Amino acid sequence: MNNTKKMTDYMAVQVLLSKSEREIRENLRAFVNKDVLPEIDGYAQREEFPVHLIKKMANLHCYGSLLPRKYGGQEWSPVAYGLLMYELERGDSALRSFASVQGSLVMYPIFTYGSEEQKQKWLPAMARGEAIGCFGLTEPQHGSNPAGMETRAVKYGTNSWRLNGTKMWITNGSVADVSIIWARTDEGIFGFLVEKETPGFTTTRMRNKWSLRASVTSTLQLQDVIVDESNRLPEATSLKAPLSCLTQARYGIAWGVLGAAEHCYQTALEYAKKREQFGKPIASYQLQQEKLVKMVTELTKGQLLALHLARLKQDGSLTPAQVSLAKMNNVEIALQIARSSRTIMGATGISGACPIMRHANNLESVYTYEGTHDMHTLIVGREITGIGAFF
Ligand code: TGC
Ligand code: FAD
Repeated sequence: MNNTKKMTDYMAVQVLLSKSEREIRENLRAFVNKDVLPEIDGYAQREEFPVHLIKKMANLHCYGSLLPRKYGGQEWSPVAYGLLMYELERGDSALRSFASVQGSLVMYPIFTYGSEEQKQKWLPAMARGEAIGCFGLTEPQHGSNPAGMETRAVKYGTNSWRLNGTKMWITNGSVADVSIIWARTDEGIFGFLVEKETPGFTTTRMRNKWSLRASVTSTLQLQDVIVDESNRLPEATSLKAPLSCLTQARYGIAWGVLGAAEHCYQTALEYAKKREQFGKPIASYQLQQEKLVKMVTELTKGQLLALHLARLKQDGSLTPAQVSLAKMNNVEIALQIARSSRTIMGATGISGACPIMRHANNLESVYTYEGTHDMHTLIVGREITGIGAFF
């Protein structure tokens, strides 16, 4: 039951895309149809990331495509990047997560806050999929409020730092060649590039998840880890640095979840037209049509919002609170579309042969990570009232 139809485009959003943006989307869609959809359920069931796709995704410019060419990027438009996220998440949120972390949460901070040496060392290799990164912000006791982080970095000798702490729920953690570790210092919150196999640094894969099963999620332990000053991001001096990375990743999520929603909607629509009960296709019943209409309406509104967000990003006026509103809205409607699609499919909707429960369960994580739905509500609330209601 792998739905491979054309993009659902009720309001002809695609006429607003450039030729190259359309080509990028079509190439990604063809890749997802051929290489992802036929096998992704098995990977999710086995809690395995499809490692063989890492290089193929690199060849399709899935990592850091917004960055300058001299660092391995493609200088893509924000629309093209959004379409990439859309098509990847139509396959599975695990693939979009992998690309989001690599591009927005690791390559972006190295590009924005790193030294020239760090950029040369990591960015081209990461763009080629030859080095993998992860982003360690969340801790066991500090999720929504990273300002409370307990991971500490203290000066060690003349030119090094000693790091201690624990990071939890880290995507790609145990497969990463480099982990960006955010830590409190006497001078503010700093970011450190901790390389795989640095003494005192250990990772443990978190198993037994009911969501994002095809994604690697890990705990990172730092016990007296010594990091050279040359591995500190020199331009990152406060919490604003990691929060700015989140804005990049949340932008991608606002697009990505629509791909998962579209896949659910198309699967349910096809099924409703074929499945007969009481002598007629279930699509002929008003109750089911209302569900399908609600889905395509919300999907279309989400696409228009994402496209407008991209235009704002392109002209440099996009604000973090606008990204919050879009992440909050589009994840919520994607989850509603997944749940509603599941009801149309009846019992078939719970089967692994049908992609809907996989998407719905993935979207439960997306609702929580990169700022929970509640946090984004509070961010938008603060923006419109001028009053922070976080505590
Ligand atoms: P606050 O006072 O609001 O801000 C401190 C400074 O940072 C600036 N800022 C931002 N800048 C860029 N982008 C953003 N999103 C920003 N948010 C804040 C802000 O302007 C300020 O700058 P300045 O110049 O005035 O100093 O800081 P706060 O501590 O009160 O933060 C509030 C809050 C709740 C909004 C923030 O802590 C938050 O966003 N919490 C949610 C945590 C979160 O989203 N964690 C995500 C971890 S990574 C992850 O989930 C990866 S999933 C990966 C995947 O698999 O796809
Ligand atoms: P909490 O912050 O404990 O929140 C619990 C509940 O309380 C939520 O409903 C929340 O909205 C609510 N709440 C909290 N504060 C308030 C308040 N002030 N007012 C009202 N309600 C409030 N993190 C990383 O750093 N890197 C990663 O790569 C990464 N990958 C992840 C992958 C997965 C699959 C998952 C599930 C998480 C990942 N995370 C990652 C962690 C993610 O960012 C956090 O889970 C998220 O920020 C929420 O933190 P928490 O789970 O500790 O929930």
